[in-house]
Amino acid sequence: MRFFSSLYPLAFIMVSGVIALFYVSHTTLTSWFRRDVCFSQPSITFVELPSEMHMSERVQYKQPSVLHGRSDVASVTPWLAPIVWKDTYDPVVFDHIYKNRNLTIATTVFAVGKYILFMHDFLETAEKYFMVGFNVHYYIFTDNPKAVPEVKFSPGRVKTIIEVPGSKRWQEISSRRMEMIQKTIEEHIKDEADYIFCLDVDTKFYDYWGPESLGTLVACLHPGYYEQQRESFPYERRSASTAYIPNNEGDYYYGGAVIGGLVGEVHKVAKTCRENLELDASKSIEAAWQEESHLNRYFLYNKPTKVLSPEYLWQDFKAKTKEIRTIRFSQVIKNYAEVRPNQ
Ligand code: UD2
Repeated sequence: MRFFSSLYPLAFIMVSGVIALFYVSHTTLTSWFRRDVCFSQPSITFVELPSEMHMSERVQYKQPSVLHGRSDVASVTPWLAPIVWKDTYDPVVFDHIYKNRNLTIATTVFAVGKYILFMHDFLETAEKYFMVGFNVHYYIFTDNPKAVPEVKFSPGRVKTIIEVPGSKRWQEISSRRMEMIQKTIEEHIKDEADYIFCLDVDTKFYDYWGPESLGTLVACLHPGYYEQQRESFPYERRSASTAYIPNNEGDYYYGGAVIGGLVGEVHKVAKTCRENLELDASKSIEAAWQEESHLNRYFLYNKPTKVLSPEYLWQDFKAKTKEIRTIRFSQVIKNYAEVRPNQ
């Protein structure tokens, strides 16, 4: 008995030693393991993009229907971009999504030579209907800055006049818009606006054109061709041109009078079309409808994320068709002998 009792302290020391050893090795291994986990775990960073469709406050509006909508027109493209027609969207929803963001919409418009005559009505009607309640920065390109009319602007709306050279050929003026839009985006607009629309000046606004038109890359259906087959679209058909589109290709025919989107996206459009116009010019090729042909080629391979219906680009001489529930923007009737005297 005495022999065994003399072994107690020894047993105690051995058991304590084993426990201490286990504890030390366990904590060391755990901390190594933890260190290892901390080291190898990838850090997750989310790119902060504001949700395009975020509503900043609660608001009452009509319940949307899943089963009923417009059935007389297509309101979505095969690549699932919306085609914007009246009664396919709720303006109350759009206003609440976009109004509190302090957005600036750059709006480029060219008035070279006699086209300065159209500037007054363009600006006056834009003030009444175009992006009402938003900051709008008009960039007016003209060879005659003194002739730009004084039109009273609402708060948050300003103009910058940019002097450009005149030209005898209207085709050249129309085409050179791409080059000047590219340059002005690089030098000014990229720091001064969020979205941009490039519009023709021989036009008037007749109804509201609001934030439902905003999107990453926005094209507009030409009013003359939206009911036609692709074979009869006036695309550039010569394969030597960089604007070439064969007969069995093409989605829609887009008008050159309305291009829009995020400033960076429209910069890509302008730069690509400018480069292709120059490449063609070096081979003495002028596409069928100048920059409009190049634009159509661009949009065939770089699909617009939003397509505006011909409500956003009508022609005054054209009778309203049944699917057009409103005309928002339209080309006025022009006296070609007066405005293009050298053609
Ligand atoms: C179509 C297009 C236009 C353009 C053109 C092809 C539509 C409704 N219109 O219209 O956007 O693609 O074909 O070149 O899609 N300009 C001047 N001074 C001139 C000539 C033109 O400032 O002497 C400017 C002006 O901003 C005008 C724009 O260029 O609005 C287009 O010229 P246009 O309206 O004469 O072209 P048009 O009617 O053939």
